[in-house]
Amino acid sequence: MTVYEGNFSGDLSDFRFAIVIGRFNDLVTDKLLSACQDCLKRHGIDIDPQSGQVDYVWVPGSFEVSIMAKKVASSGLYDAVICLGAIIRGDTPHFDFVAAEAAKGIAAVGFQTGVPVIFGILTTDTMQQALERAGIKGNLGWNYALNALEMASLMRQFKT
Ligand code: INI
Repeated sequence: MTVYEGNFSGDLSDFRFAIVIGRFNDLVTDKLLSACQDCLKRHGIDIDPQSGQVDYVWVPGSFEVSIMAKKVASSGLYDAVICLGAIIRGDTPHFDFVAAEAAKGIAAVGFQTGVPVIFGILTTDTMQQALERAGIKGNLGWNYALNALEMASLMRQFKT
């Protein structure tokens, strides 16, 4: 029997990533993106948008993340797509609709394209909770980048 696992080292120079980021609540999503970039960089990935291994796509909000994730994943150019967003509960049911569609849409992109799509959409009750997860008490952007590296590496092991 064989055990397959992604890893975070070795030659990652031909790996390509796309990061799709919701601009809504960019106080939070900017911080998620910074940690994501920091993690990729420390694993040897060139994060420069001009010359590097990472492309960045900004969309208005988390609701639009999945349609763009589908577009970039379908291009066949990327080993993984990282989706970043911050959905913060307000006084109306709007939160539930945006959160549900973002989660469903992003999951569907992975299934439909076979490209790992990382669900980096924070869903919190308050801005404080979101900021705690995007810098104040650690930053989940770092974890999302690690998840992308692991899945990208794992998927390569199944390519013939
Ligand atoms: N988009 C978010 O990313 N986070 C939110 O908290 C949010 N709220 O609460 O409204 C939000 N709404 C915008 C939505 O993603 C779309 O951009 C908009 O509805 C246009 O389609």
